[in-house]
Amino acid sequence: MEYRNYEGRTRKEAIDRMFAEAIRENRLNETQLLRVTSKEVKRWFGLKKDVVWVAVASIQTKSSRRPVVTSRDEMPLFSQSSSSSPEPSGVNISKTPIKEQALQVIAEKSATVMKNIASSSAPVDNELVSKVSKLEMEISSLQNFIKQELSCIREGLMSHHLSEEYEKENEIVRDAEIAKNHLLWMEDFLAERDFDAKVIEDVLEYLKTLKTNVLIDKNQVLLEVKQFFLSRLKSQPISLENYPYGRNILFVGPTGVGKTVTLVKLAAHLAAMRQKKMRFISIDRYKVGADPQLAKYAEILRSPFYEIKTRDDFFKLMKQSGDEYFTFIDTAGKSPRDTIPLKELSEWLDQCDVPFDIHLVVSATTKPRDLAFIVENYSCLRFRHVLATKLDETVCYGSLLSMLYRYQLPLSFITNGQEVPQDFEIANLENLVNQALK
Ligand SMILES: Nc1nc2c(ncn2[C@@H]2O[C@H](COP(=O)(O)OP(=O)(O)OP(=O)(O)O)[C@@H](O)[C@H]2O)c(=O)[nH]1
Ligand SMILES: [Mg+2]
Repeated sequence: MEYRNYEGRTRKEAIDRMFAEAIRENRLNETQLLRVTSKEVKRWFGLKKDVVWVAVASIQTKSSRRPVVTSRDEMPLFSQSSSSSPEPSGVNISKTPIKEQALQVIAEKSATVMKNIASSSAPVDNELVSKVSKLEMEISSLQNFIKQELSCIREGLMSHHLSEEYEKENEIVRDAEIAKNHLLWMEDFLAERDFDAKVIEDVLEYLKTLKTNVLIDKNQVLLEVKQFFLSRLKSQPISLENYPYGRNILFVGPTGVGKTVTLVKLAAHLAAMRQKKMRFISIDRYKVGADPQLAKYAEILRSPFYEIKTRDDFFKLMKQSGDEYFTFIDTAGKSPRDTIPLKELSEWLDQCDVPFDIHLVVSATTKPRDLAFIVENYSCLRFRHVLATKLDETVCYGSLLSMLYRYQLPLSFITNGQEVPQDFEIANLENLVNQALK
């Protein structure tokens, strides 16, 4: 007995291959389908999983056929198949070749008898000869009948696979294919919206844990991704009426992202809500002369403005901070590569005996890798929140969301225009995720 495996992308394909080979090698009767199973095969470095169907067939080789029974009495016409030969579930076709063999043996025997009679010198018994001839004809027609039955059973087996159960399995394969395409679609969708590669990987891993009936629905996939972010992004409560993070608000971040303008926007909103006194401090040790922008805004808001160049001046000013003031501290934008000034500022803040509410200000137009670089470089300042500016200048918020997700940082405020103080809002993660996945 020989066993062969036939692989296919579907169950049908595997079985078809088995039959095709059996027909080609003219051994349909000797071939018997034992089972069809599926297995998962990983492709694309383990990113994608494919289903492969394997049909296992036994092939009765000539040498392995049952020993031919020599005595007519010992040869039952419809013998039971041996228990050692495995059978496919459902249709039992393993007995038929035995019947055929039995008939073959009888036919051979009767031919020998006829030959013996012919060669014998004994007087010919005509009655016996006609009986044997009749028997031969019956055997021959029985052989034909069995052959036809056998082929009917084979066809039945084929159509059985092609129908119901087989159709159901095809449906499963089809759904798996649709689900796989939706995963690929989502991968492209997120990449087009500037999501970080690592974050896309996490989203796909999550989607792969979902059931196929969810993944075959594109809208459902989108909802799942929204839910993925909403449940994993760090949120924090912020209210302008009762700002809970202290009165010494300090903005840090790369140059030109909108720190000064946004600080004034926040000051104006908090002042309107709380009716508290305000003062502005600009720490800029590198530019000659104070930031004229901030000085001008301080004047408009009728609040004191201080330009700080030395650590001692800063400490002295901060000692005067009382409950009656909101102190808004602006810092000079520095390239995130200038780590020494950042370290120096961090030492100033550590040595000062007052708590600071630090916002890292970033532009939503920044690429994912650059945002990661900024977060890592400014981490020495131990900022509490991220503030995102210039949302009006991009339609792809994937970069910003990826940063918030990867570093588990809460978003405090967003700005979406140059108008002071209008283009300023408390961050709303749900809106942001919806916009990002539009
Ligand atoms: N379109 C748009 N422009 C903005 C936004 N916020 C700030 N800006 C503009 O960005 C430019 C830089 O703003 P600044 O506040 O000077 O930026 P900065 O971070 O203080 O810059 P440095 O002090 O040089 O580090 C200005 O022209 C702002 O009007 C915004 O939300 N949308
Ligand atoms: Mg500035």
